Amino acid sequence: MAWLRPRSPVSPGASRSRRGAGAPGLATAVDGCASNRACIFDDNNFQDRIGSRAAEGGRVDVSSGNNDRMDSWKNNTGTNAAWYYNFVDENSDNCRNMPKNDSDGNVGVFNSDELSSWRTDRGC
Ligand SMILES: [Ca+2]
Ligand SMILES: [Ca+2]
Repeated sequence: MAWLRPRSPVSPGASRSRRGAGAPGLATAVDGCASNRACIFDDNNFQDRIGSRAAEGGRVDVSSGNNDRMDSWKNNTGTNAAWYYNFVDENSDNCRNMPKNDSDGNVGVFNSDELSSWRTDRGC
């Protein structure tokens, strides 16, 4: 090479912030769940996200560190989703629906800290 052209850096933050400031009624930005994702959270009210998936994904296990931790969920996709109490044998496991474009900020005492696997391609 006779010469090397310096690489131009990618301009930072080109499209980082999409949500305009001061939009009353849109209080979902802080949970980090994108508009085309289904998300699960360790705590109530969409705090401490432990999973984020696109629609049309089959059942997968969460990591051992995220097992039995989910307390709230949000399905921003246009596809129904579901979560299971256990890792295996989905036909006999407890299954809970996460309907499309829906959310639950507090899954309730009996479902709290139970999720072990989930899917984003259909409901129960
Ligand atoms: Ca939890
Ligand atoms: Ca479980």
